[in-house]
Parts: sequence; C-alpha cells; structure tokens
Amino acid sequence: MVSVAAALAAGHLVAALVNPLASPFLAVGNTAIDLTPHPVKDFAVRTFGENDKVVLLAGMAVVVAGLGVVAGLVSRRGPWPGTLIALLLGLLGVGAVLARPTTTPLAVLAPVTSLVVGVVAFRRLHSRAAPQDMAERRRFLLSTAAVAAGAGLAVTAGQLLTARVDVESSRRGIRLRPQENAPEIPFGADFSREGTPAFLTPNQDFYRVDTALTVPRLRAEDWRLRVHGMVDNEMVLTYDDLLRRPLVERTITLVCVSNEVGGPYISTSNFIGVSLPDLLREAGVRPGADQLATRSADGWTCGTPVATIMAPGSNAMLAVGMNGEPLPVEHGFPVRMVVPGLYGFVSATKWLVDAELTTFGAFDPYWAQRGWGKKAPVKTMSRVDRPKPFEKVRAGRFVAAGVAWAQHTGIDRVEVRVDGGPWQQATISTEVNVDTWRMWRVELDLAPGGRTIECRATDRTGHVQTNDRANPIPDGATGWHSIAFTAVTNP
Ligand SMILES: Nc1nc2c(c(=O)[nH]1)N[C@H]1C(S)=C(S)[C@@H](COP(=O)(O)O)O[C@H]1N2
Ligand SMILES: [Mo]
Repeated sequence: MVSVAAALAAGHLVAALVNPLASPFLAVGNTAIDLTPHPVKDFAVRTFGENDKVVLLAGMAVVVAGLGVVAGLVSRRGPWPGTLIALLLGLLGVGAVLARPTTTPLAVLAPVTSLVVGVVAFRRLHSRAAPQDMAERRRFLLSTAAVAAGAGLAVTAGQLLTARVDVESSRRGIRLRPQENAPEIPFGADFSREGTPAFLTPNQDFYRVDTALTVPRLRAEDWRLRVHGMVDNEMVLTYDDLLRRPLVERTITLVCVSNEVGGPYISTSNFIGVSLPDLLREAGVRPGADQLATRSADGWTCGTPVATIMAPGSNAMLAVGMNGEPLPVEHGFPVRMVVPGLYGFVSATKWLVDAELTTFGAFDPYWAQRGWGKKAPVKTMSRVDRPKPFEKVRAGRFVAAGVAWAQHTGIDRVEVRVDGGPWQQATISTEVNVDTWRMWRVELDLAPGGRTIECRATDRTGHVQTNDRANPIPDGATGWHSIAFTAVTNP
C-alpha cells in the first residue's frame, strides 16, 4: 500500500510541474468518467449529486489500496507477483494519461515516474520485509514510514505547485463594466415567497454539471481563444482583446438536458459577455459551415448549430461574468459560451479555448460520441415546486407554485390540474425576457385526502407541453411533472 501511495504521489508531483491533468490518479479518474456507461453516470449523479466526483476519487483510493494489499499478500514468497502488479498499475497510469485529450508531450513523464517509483519502492521495501531480528524489523518499519512520509510530502508539494497558478488573484483583478446593463429584474418576476426559486440564482447556488474531475485553472492573462476552420480570417484572441469589445449584460436561463421531468438543473444569471455572432462575422464564416465545434481547456468538446448562433437576436455570447462578477472558476473562468434556447451540452462550453467552424458531418463532440443528440433545442417544460412530493398541506385554500421555461421562445401560459380534473389557468410572473424562466402560482381549494397535482406550459408558438414521456437521452425529457401529496385538516 505504501509503495502504491508513493508511486501516485510521485506522479502527482511531476504532473504539477509539467501538466496537472497528467497526474496518473486524476487521469485514471477522468478516463473512468469518460468510459462510464450512461446509466451508471446517471445513478452516480442522482445518488451523490455534486459530490459524485469526491465519491469517485474516494472509491478509486479504496480500490488502489486494496490492490496494494493484494500485491503484498501474494508476494510473501518472493517479490515478483507484487512487482508485476506494480508494473501493470503503472502501465494503466501511462495508458490513461496518453489517452487524455489534454496530453502534452511532457505529460507522460508523470505516469512514467509513478511506474518507476512504484516498482522500485516495492522492491526495496520487500527486500527488507522478512526481518530476522529486532534491528532489521526496526529498519523495515523506518523505511516504510520514510516512504510514506515522502509520499505525503510529494502530494502536498504537488498541490502547492498546482495552486501557484493563482486563478483567484487573476479573477479578483478583473473589473467588468458592461456598456449595456441588463434591465432591473421587475418586482413580481418570481414567486419565491410561495416556493419558486428566486429569479436570479446566486452564483454559489447556480447548478453545476461537467465532466471535469478537477476544475481547470486558467488565468485570464494566459487565456487565448483560437477561432479557425471554415473561416476567412483565422483569429487568436486574448482576454484583453475580448474586454475591448462591447460588453453587454443579459439575463439568461441555462438548463441541462440531463434533467428528468421536474429536475433541478436549471438556473438564471445576469451573464456579461461579448456578442458571439459579431465575432464570427468578423472571422467570416464560410458557406457550408453549419457547426461551431468548441473545446475546453480540459479537452471536453461541444457542437453548436451555427444557424442558432447567427440568427437575428440570438443573444449568443462569449460570457466573462455572472451577476456582476467575473465567472466563478467552476462555471468556466475565464470565458465560456452561452446560447439561449439550447441545452448546455450543445452550447455552454466552459473554460473555452478553441472554436472551429466545421460541419455536423465532419465532427462529433463529446456527448454525441456517447449517444446524445447533436442538435438539442430546449423543450417547453414546467415544474411544480410547491407542494413537495408527499408533503402534508392544509386542506382548503392552498397556493401551489412552480416554474416554466421555453428559452428563446417564451412562455405564454401555464395550466394546473388536481387529480386529473379540469385544467385551471395559473398566474404567471412578470416576463423578464424570452430567454428566461417564468414562475407560476395558482390558488387551489383542496378537499382532504391524497392528491396529485400536474402542470403544463404553453409557449409563444402556441405549442402545448406534451405529456408523451421521453427520457433525457438523447435530446431532453418530456412529460408533465406530477406531484403526489396529501391535504389534511390538521397538518
Ligand atoms: N468544459 C465543459 N463545459 C461544459 C460541460 C463540460 O462537461 N465541460 N458541460 C456542459 C453542460 S452538460 C451543461 S448543462 C453546462 C452547465 O453549466 P454550469 O455548470 O455553469 O451550470 O455546461 C456545459 N459546459
Ligand atoms: Mo448538461
């Protein structure tokens, strides 16, 4: 176990010097995320929520420690079985690092270091592991403790070295002054007192979905965006180049395709950024380029329909800020994409570093390679936020509330019914713009007993939210959200 720890720690330290994502432990974890079958990933997210990554790392630590124990137990007669296991684990690390999309030529030094340290540490400790007397026993325990301490030091040094990329001070140094501020959110834009979310989501509460085991750490000063492919003028932009362009602030609701009906992954922010269509016009999109393929610093890829971005009034942007601050690191600092009307997986690239004009035929992004759709406009949807499932509420007058969304189309109407009865029109909140969610509330008169409430939205095109059930995969769930609850006389 100590040898395995030493191997991983040494690799982690070398990775901190050459490329933090080349740490064998993290590379194996990231590869595991990419290879995990969709139902398992879904289960992990449902069960552990935003702690899923911590759980994965802890699980890996347990497995690796277990392998260390097995390697020790099968090596009681001689060092070869354990050496072989150390070698195989080392090769697994090398393979995982080489398979990462972010691998740089020097990156392979990290897992190779792990491999060598793992094998050497195991052989050295093993050669002292059959003590004949007290002195030898002490020497064995001391060298084991020394290797363990060295591993601890290496991990700490690695973490400190990674932290030298001072993202927080880069972030703190930035002042964003949009030329055009988003209009004030009107009073009555939410029904938060009646159980809906607040209209604007505080940054720390904004939902987070991504495949990054460790958040990419990019300083604004070092950031570059390359715009290339089917364009007339290839461009390389710095963060300052971006801030010299007109900065606008827009209120936009972002939603994840992975939501089951009634799911939680939706939030709204005042995004500050620059116009993406203007930028692409400057680059000169060639005829036939129908997909904008974007890539993040950690190698995740995304494909967005060029037509959606370039449509008049699309409000698509390269965002640098949320709610007046530079983007939080976990939401894509320094620069991310936002395209109202599309689910995040086909539009909202965080830690954006590369944009290539291409075609849908020529390139499949990360999720398309795993069976998800290539075009995924947001589906008209609504959700009940009050009552909560199985809540006991007072019979008689009761106010139910929730949210509805059809980004870039707008919500026209929300209806609610109880126990399959007649649809009742809900009051909807003051509209902020068509790119945001809209809250609803309705007064009900409830007879005591078990009840079921359902809601459905109608969007600006007159389309009524369908009750046909569809799974999130490939391009978004459909169906009416329904909540079972109980009305009681004495709650
Ligand atoms: N680099 C990167 N960007 C990404 C993703 C990712 O995995 N990696 N996930 C996307 C998905 S699926 C969604 S729903 C949104 C979520 O953005 P948020 O975490 O800021 O809410 O980011 C998108 N951008
Ligand atoms: Mo998503």
